[in-house]
Amino acid sequence: MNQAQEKHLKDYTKPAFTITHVDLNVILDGKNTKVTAVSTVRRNGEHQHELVLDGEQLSLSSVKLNGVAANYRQHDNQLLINTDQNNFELEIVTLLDPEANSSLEGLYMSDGAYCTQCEAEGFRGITYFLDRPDVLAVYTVRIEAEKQAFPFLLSNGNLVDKGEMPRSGRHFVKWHDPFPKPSYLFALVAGDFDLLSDTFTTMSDREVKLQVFVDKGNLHKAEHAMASLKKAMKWDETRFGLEYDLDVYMIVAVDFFNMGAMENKGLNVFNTKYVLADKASATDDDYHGIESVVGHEYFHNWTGNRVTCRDWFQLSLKEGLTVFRDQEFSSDVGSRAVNRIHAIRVMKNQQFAEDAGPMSHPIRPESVIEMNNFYTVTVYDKGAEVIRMMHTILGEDGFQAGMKCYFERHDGQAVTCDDFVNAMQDASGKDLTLFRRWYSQAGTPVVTVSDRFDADKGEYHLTIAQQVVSKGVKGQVLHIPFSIELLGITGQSIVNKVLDITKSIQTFVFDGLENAPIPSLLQDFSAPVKLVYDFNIDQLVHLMRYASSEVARWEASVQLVSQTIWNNVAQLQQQQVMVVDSRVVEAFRGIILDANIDQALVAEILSIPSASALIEQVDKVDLDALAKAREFVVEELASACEDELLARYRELILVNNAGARAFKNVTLSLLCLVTDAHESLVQKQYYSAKNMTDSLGALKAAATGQLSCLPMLLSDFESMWESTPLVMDKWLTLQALVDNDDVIDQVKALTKHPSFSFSNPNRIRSLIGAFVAANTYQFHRADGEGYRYLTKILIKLNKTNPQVASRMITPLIQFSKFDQQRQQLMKQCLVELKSLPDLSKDLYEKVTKSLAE
Ligand code: B3K
Ligand code: ZN
Repeated sequence: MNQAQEKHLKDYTKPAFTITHVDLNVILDGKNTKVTAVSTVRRNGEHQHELVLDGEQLSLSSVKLNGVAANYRQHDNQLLINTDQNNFELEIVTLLDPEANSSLEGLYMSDGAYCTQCEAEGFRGITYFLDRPDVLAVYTVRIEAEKQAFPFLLSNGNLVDKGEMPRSGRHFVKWHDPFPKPSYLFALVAGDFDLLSDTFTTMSDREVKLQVFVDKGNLHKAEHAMASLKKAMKWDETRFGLEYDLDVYMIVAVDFFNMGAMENKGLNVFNTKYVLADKASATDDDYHGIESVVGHEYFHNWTGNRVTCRDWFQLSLKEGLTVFRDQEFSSDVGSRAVNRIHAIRVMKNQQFAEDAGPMSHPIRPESVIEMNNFYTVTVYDKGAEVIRMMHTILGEDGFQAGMKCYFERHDGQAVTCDDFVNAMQDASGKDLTLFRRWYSQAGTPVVTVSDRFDADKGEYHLTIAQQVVSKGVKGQVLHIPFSIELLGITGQSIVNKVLDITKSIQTFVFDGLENAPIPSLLQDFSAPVKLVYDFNIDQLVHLMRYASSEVARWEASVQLVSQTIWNNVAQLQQQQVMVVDSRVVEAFRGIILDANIDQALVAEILSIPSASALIEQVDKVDLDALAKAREFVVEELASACEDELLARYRELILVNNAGARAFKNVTLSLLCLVTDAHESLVQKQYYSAKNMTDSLGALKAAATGQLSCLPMLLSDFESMWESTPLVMDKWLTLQALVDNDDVIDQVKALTKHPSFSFSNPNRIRSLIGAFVAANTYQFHRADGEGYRYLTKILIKLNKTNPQVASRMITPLIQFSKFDQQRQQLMKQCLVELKSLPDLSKDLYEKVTKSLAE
């Protein structure tokens, strides 16, 4: 069966043929869209193999080799051509129907515009091709379409020709991209847009035209994306010495898109969510997200496009590196600590969960059934952590020398993760032999730390042991950069350094000490590992107050509140009363009152770990006890600090910046958990809000406290924003996250709301995606209703959009931490999915891997 075809990294072979040039002629004509691809093909080496091209969902019209009908056959989504020519021209004509393409991969329609998505293997939905990243060709693309409906016809590279066809009301353009590229970077867009134009002068004084295309009427919402693009271009020149290479850089925002954005050469296609913003409709987080995604796609121009991947197993070569670069960009232009905290949260809450579940894989996977399933937090975010560790080990100068060497060696090539590490090693002279294992080893390493203080000698002994077990198999020793700070009893910093851990167990001795120091361990999450160390309350309170690193102070607060919650889970299980230690309360009070801490950081500290974050800290969870204990601890902290919170809230409403807004809004939510006496503050904030962050902050507080004003505010919000889909997405999410027993019925009802649509991924993710991934208690209801609802939705999406379905299944396959009854219910749903006659490769891979656990 087609579904079960698993590909292995170890089976990689060079392509038997290559394509050096492609001339595409795309006649856009609804259901009768016609693509003519003329490729210059060359045999690689001496062999008699057939030329094998990939193609999916295509209707083949003709195949000519050097102008003569070719000798070909078709088999299993492949076109096989038999020839003894070594160099030839191949002309293939295919017919397609973009309107019928609901998978949003290949060529499809987004709200009246034609657009493409080719990564990973979408180009084969446009024409038969060597659709693999190590075949690099120069593209010339002619696009023809009706002029009135599609005034803009865009593709990669530079515009070289255009013309009118007045009698038919059609027109055409021709684009040429001088940079050889793999098919996954091809793009085409045709539609009617508003256009924001600007220019950027590069470091070598070349003027580049910048264009952002948005839906009609949204021009004013494109400015932040444009400003972000210019910032990113400048930053890449300053920090990495990398300059843009074409005459034009285009961004097109489309409504129907499976993910955030796509880095096609010179023509990025973006989800509107990561382009459109104005103060009234977008939150501070949205602004930040746009800056980061615009940066990410721009940075791919060098890390991904100029140097690309040899095969899809190497995806982290471009994604891990580009995430690292976008994280550094956000940190250099914004708050380094807050950006780091967000990245750590993704790792601990999502990546650790992936690594503990059935889809666990190394950052360079070894086998894949459906490539789209491997655009994961492991490949992206753990991949970025691996790059960050190299940066820590080599230092900025060593790392930049490595980058320079990488580009000198590989510009214009399709290469491997090993090539990247070789460049880093050769340029810096650091031995990365042991370090490379991070690429091939799955699972989260556990680093266990124990310490002792020898008062007579004034010596502090720190013993660090590492172990990684993945799917029952013990892994190899890794090179772990382990950052520590030792604090004195009055808070002074005694030692602050990175230890190189290269053995399974190592002891470090620090001398000349009068007292036992308080250790800050794995500072700033210097490696993607789980830390085990038995911190006591006093140590954590000390770290919260004195650690030099702001991230370490936040980490200590997370640890402190998490320990408090788990202690209460244990109390409940032993039928004891729940308690919160007064030192914990005082530590939080101190943070609320401390005028010297960055307000955005206070907001992070006051954001108590979510249920899903807490679940990631343990091997097995008693969900019902966790729900009660978490609620108790949050309410205790909030009510003990009610006066201070209220006083800070009143100060913060007078301040107008993102950090203050974040602090203010988390404060309001905490106050609403204590008592609904603060309802008037919520209403006042909602009705006087001058930006979306504050409106949404008020709504969230009302939803968290389940205040009686919630329905009224929601309905006001709805009437205000009903014609702005991206804002209605926030409205859908808010309701999907209410922790109340009727929420599933509410979600079902909302799928009938005019703002919702099963064909648009943003709508699906905002309502159903948010419910399953973030309404932990209700999705995991003991009666299994949450699981059954998700299963019904997946059955529906399996047919229309398998990629979106496959992303949403995650909470259903990560069942190992739940009780037997819940596991049973989840597995029943997976069995039902497995029996579907037309199960997509995407879901098939995840369902079978889960049931094999
Ligand atoms: N490279 C794309 C992701 C493509 C996902 C294909 N299913 C966006 C990015 O990482 O920049
Ligand atoms: Zn990327």
